[in-house]
Amino acid sequence: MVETVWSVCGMCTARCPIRVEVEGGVITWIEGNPHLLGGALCARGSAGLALLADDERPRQPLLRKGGRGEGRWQPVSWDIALDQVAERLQAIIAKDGARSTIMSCRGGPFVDPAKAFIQALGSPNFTNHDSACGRNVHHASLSVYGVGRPDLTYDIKNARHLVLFGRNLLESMKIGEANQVLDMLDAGGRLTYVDVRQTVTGLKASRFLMVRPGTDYALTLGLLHGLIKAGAYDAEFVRRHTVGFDELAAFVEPYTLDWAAQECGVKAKSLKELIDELGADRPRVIFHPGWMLARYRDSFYASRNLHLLNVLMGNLEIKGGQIFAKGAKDCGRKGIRNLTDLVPKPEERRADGAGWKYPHFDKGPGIFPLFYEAMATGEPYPLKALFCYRHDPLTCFPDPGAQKRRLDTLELLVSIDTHYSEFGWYSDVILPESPYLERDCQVAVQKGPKPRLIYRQRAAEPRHDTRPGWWIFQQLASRLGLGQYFPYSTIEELWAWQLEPTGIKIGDFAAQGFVDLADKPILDDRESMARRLATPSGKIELVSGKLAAQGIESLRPYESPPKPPAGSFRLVFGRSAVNTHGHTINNPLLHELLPANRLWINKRAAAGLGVADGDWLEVISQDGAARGQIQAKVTEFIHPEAVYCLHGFGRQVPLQSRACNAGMSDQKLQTGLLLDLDRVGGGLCLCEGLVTVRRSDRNGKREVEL
Ligand SMILES: Nc1nc2c(c(=O)[nH]1)N[C@H]1C(S)=C(S)[C@@H](COP(=O)(O)OP(=O)(O)OC[C@H]3O[C@@H](n4cnc5c(=O)[nH]c(N)nc54)[C@H](O)[C@@H]3O)O[C@H]1N2
Ligand SMILES: Nc1nc2c(c(=O)[nH]1)N[C@H]1C(S)=C(S)[C@@H](COP(=O)(O)OP(=O)(O)OC[C@H]3O[C@@H](n4cnc5c(=O)[nH]c(N)nc54)[C@H](O)[C@@H]3O)O[C@H]1N2
Ligand code: SF4
Ligand SMILES: [Mo]
Repeated sequence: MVETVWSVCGMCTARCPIRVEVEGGVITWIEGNPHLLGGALCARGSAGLALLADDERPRQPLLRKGGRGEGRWQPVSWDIALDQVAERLQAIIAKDGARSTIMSCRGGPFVDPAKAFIQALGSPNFTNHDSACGRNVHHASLSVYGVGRPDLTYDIKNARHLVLFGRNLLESMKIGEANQVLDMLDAGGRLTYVDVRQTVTGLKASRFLMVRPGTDYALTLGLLHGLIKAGAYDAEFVRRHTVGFDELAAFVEPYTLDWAAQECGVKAKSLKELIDELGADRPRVIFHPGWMLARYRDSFYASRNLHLLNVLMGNLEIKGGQIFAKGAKDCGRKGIRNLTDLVPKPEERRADGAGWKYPHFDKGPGIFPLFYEAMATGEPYPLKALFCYRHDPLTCFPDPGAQKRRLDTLELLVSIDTHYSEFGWYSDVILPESPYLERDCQVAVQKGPKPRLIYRQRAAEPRHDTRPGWWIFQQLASRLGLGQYFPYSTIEELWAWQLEPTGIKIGDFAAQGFVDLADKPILDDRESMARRLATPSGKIELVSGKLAAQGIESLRPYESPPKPPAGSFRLVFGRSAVNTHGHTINNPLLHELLPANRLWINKRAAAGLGVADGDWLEVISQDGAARGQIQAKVTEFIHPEAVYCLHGFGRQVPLQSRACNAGMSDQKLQTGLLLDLDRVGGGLCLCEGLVTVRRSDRNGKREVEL
């Protein structure tokens, strides 16, 4: 008999809802939840089965035997591994206090047990990957609306015009969002796509602008100028709901469309046409403020301007515009219980300075790289232990060598991962979590215009001696005398405890795999929308009061990025539709689809270096300290100042036979960038590094035509 198991895909952080078919205890089929995604799933989602079958992952707890990174492991039972971690933690806490421990966790709806665990220890140092991802966008959103990135959603399907600045939505995707773009295009909507190279999203666009790398901020300044000069904005919305318009208008005065066109290397005529279209299409125009914008020194300001462009369109809380995410309260219902609510909030100051040294940073997850700063200096206090749960800092942050030097100052590194991460390989203990198809997860809220509760049900029994996260943290907490903060011993007990205030039962998820908290999307009217703005002025702040109080400008004068010297290029990166960062590179099916990355290089630039398509290249970091080997993809569809590769390749875990040394790692070439952090936006400046490129000795001799 075929059984349906409802779950949530775990192959990336988009967390698409899925329906899994199981026959006789064996998974036979995975598809997108038909009630929400019409069955659609991406290649990675389908490759979940290959993840289960793959034995090149940690199959039981492992304790390090040799030196860090040597790869000598002792397999042990869960009891031994958990006892060891608890004992070592106890000793560290006795000597240096709970504040010397850090928990980094990838974030998302299922973080509750990990966060509750570190808080229960008494440490304020909960963190995540986001300074290498969306921190700039999050802080930009906070500075304009007083609410962060997850609190705004985009009704793309009903938009008339979507403008994307390097948001490669059809490859770096969420299924639901990608489908919305296709629906919008089918309905005659326009898509403007801005990138330093052509992409699948760009191919679908009605306008593609190839810009000089690092000039997005200039383009947004020009567009603000153009819209204001043409009067092509919603003056009434701006008057009623914003502060700072006059200052904005005066600031953008010198940044004309012609200037922006020249700075970015695009045609002024295209920009003028764009302004006309925006004027005609508003308010149903969406400027996506970016997702991964840890790129350039001014990415925070570029994202902030994208928010301001939305405001000029008057697109808030309307069909085809930006819609505030709603939660249980907006539906007149009680929310679920979270473990974190049981635990007293640690009063200690964070070691990364978020919330005190940097009052403008959201102290929720703080800024991971600033812990590296603290490790190097011992200030504000010593750090001793790092847990990474669903996070691989050595793949996520620049310059793994520099990171390892700092990690060596710590006494305990614990990796809780489904795979051998690069960090796990360097750590002291690996606690293998069961892959998402082999584990249940607690109930979580998915906020949105129509909020819902989701959960993950296990579709198969674990093939190996692995365990789910909610169990691992509960077990560790019990060993440390903190069991009262984890009031369950089975997932059924945890579900029941979480759901109790809501009146919803776990059985209510059986029909569709989720429970809607509202019958239809909730749209506030314009006046009550203003309640949601959590800025000091209670209005949308074109010029931010909170930043001003810190002496930080909201509108920064533009600085043109220097042109790389001859033979040098800006190293930019991105994702492919068939991989998630570094952790799917060794997946047997996905490896077959994409065994290695290549370096995109502009045709003219390649000719100048004597490089032909497919040639092996040597890529050298800006300080000469790191080198990589990769094959060339010669194309005219990339700006001549940049070279581009997919992120995640060049892994170095020997037990991952397919991924080990396949392709080139971008983060290893990002030397000197680990603390190159925007202290206003909190994002790393990952694309501020240059590399030199030359033909590698690995190429055979070319025949010379006489
Ligand atoms: N140079 C460069 N750096 C980048 C990027 C880039 O493009 N280039 N991208 C940036 C971006 S946008 C991001 S979001 C970050 C991502 O950086 P990370 O958050 O570190 O990346 P992920 O690959 O999503 O996952 C991290 C770890 O989680 C593990 N994992 C996956 N599923 C599970 C699970 O179910 N349970 C457990 N316990 N572990 C699991 C994986 O095996 C992996 O080791 O990297 C950033 N850093
Ligand atoms: N398939 C797949 N989907 C994913 C992920 C994944 O790993 N795989 N990861 C998810 C995560 S965590 C994130 S954060 C998102 C990221 O989603 P995106 O931010 O859309 O992703 P990227 O592919 O990193 O970058 C998009 C583009 O930025 C371009 N770019 C570089 N420099 C510039 C510049 O100066 N200006 C402009 N305009 N463009 C520039 C690059 O060429 C690249 O094509 O994707 C999510 N979806
Ligand atoms: S986008 Fe693909 S990999 Fe990511 S959650 Fe959705 S189906 Fe899974
Ligand atoms: Mo990300």
